[in-house]
Amino acid sequence: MCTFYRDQTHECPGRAVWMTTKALNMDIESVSINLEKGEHKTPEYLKMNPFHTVPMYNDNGFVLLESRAIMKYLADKSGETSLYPKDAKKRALIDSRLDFDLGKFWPALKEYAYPQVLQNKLPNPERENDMIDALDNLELLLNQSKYIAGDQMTLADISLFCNVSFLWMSKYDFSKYPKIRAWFEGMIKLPYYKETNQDFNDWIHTKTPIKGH
Ligand SMILES: N[C@@H](CCC(=O)N[C@@H](CS)C(=O)NCC(=O)O)C(=O)O
Repeated sequence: MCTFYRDQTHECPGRAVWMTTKALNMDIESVSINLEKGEHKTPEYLKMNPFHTVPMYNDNGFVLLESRAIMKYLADKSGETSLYPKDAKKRALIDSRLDFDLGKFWPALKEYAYPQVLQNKLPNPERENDMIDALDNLELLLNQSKYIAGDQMTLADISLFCNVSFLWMSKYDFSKYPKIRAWFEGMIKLPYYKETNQDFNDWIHTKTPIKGH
C-alpha cells in the first residue's frame, strides 16, 4: 500500500507533494501528522523515519523522505511526462531549479520568514538580504520564461510555489516582483489549488504577518 504522510498545517514541502499527487491525478492515501502533538516522534513513525520529518512517502515498505525526491518519484511512477520530462536537458533544468529551491530559496525562507511568522520575532536584516537575493533570482528566472524551468509548468513550479505562498500569505510585499506576481496569480488558478492550499491559508492567517521592510 502507498501512503503519503504530511503535516497537518500543510507547511511548504508536504503541500508541494500533495499538489503533485493531484497534478498527476494519483489517488494516494494521505495521513495527516500533527507536529505540535509530536505525532512525528511516535515509535511507529520513528521506525519508518528516524529523522522524524514530514513529508514522507511509504510505497509498500519503500520509504522515501525529502519532498522533491518524492515528487520526482511519483512523477516517474505515474507515467505522466510533462511535469518531469524524460529528456535529459529538460530534466536537468528542472533539477537545477529544484536545487535552487532546496539550497537557496527554502533556507532563506526558513531563516527570514519562519521566525517572524511562527515565533513573532523581529526581521533579521542579514536574513532579509538572503531572502531578497533569492526572490531577485526567482524574478530573473521568470523573466526568461513563463514558468520556472521553461514554457510549461513542472515540478519546480509546484515546489517553489509552496514556498512563495508562505511569504505571500504572510503579507510579504511583492510589489517589486511583477514576474513572480503574474506567475503566482496563474498558479492559484490550478483546479486543485483550493483543495490543497485552503487549510494552509486558513492556518497561516492566524499567524503574525511579515513585518514591514
Ligand atoms: N527538505 C525537507 C524538509 C522537511 C522538513 O523539515 N519538514 C518539517 C515540516 S515543514 C518537519 O518535518 N519538521 C519536524 C522535525 O524536523 O522534527 C523536504 O523538503 O521534505
